[in-house]
Amino acid sequence: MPPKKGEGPKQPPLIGRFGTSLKIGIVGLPNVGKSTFFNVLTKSQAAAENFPFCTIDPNESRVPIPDERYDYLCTFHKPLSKVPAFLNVVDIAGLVKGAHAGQGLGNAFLSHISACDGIFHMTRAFEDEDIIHVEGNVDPVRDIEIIHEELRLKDEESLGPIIDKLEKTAVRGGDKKLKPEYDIMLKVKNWISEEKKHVRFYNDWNEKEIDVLNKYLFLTSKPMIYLVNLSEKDYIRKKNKWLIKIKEWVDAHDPGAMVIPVSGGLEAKLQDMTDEEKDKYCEEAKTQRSLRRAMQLCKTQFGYLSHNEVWKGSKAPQAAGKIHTDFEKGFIMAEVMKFQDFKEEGTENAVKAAGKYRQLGRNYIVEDGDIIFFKFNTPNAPKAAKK
Ligand SMILES: Nc1nc2c(ncn2[C@@H]2O[C@H](COP(=O)(O)OP(=O)(O)OP(=O)(O)O)[C@@H](O)[C@H]2O)c(=O)[nH]1
Ligand SMILES: [Mg+2]
Repeated sequence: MPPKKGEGPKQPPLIGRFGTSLKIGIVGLPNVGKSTFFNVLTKSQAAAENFPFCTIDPNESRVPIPDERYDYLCTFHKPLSKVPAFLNVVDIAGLVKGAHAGQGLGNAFLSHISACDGIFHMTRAFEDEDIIHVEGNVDPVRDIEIIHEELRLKDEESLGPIIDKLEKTAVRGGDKKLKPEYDIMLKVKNWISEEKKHVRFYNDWNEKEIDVLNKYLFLTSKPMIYLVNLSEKDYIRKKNKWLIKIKEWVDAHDPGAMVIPVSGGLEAKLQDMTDEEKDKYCEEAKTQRSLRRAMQLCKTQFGYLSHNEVWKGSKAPQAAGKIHTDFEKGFIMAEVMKFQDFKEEGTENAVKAAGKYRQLGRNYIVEDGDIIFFKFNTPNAPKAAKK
């Protein structure tokens, strides 16, 4: 259920690292289907058994992100080397209430989530008396709140020493350069501890604040996609009593984040079939594989972070800087055409002739699907680079 274009609340700003490979952690209560999802997604064999804390050490695997636009451009340009976008998926141990204070498997989860750029938040909406639920009954909204609270409390805890250290240098030590950072951290503390919100839920971080937030990368600043694990039956009929409730909760608390129904049960069943058998099964059940759909949707939400061609939401010079710092330093302009226009017109010259090729300045904010020719000027460096 991605938000429709032009609708919904203002999206929070982007906070995070940028690169061509993105690390996404699967986070959730124990025994909700995280490893099952991980195994299907990455074609791995991690242990996925019916007992809480089956996963202790994180499992990690790399999966290419399917991208038709990228494939089209490779076919057209036939580049010597191809750098598709990858997702590094990490299957993380289950979190329970009190995890921030060492409950369950303790605090190791912190460094595992810290190392990720984004979070697949997996929640259980399937009923199955045989599968143990650590909270006793199925209630994914409650479970989402438990995980959110653990992440928030962990950030609150991390903030203490950060503020103490800054106070020592910036306030008592008189280091004027660090004073703005100290003030920003106080604002973050107020938001997390007083308002009891996640860093990412604040809509109005300015550029300076985002620079500082990017230095600390709090757990609650990481973008999240909500995966709702449904029974095969509910997944196929697209109905489950929790789906609307989860969507309403997410819209109210984490506006713009996606809620994606998946089915560990269905995927596990399909895993042992041949490709033809899988297609036949899905066709007969009138359904689409949940994972393929989850991957496609995740590209829209995390894609701006991961792809060489698309840095949706960054200003043009910063997007250029992701390719080479010289491109940012000596930025002159960005010549931009839309992927769709390129595909329709067939060549760059035809796009130009149709008046759909634009020259834009340093305040241009990169949009999804932009093909950009960065012009820059730096001594001892090539004159232009094409992306
Ligand atoms: N009925 C049903 N069972 C599922 C589904 N998805 C996963 N399971 C079962 O739930 C149990 C736990 O699955 P895992 O994938 O190990 O869960 P996990 O979230 O990784 O658990 P921890 O590693 O303990 O945190 C396994 O027995 C799975 O077969 C589902 O959609 N339906
Ligand atoms: Mg597991």
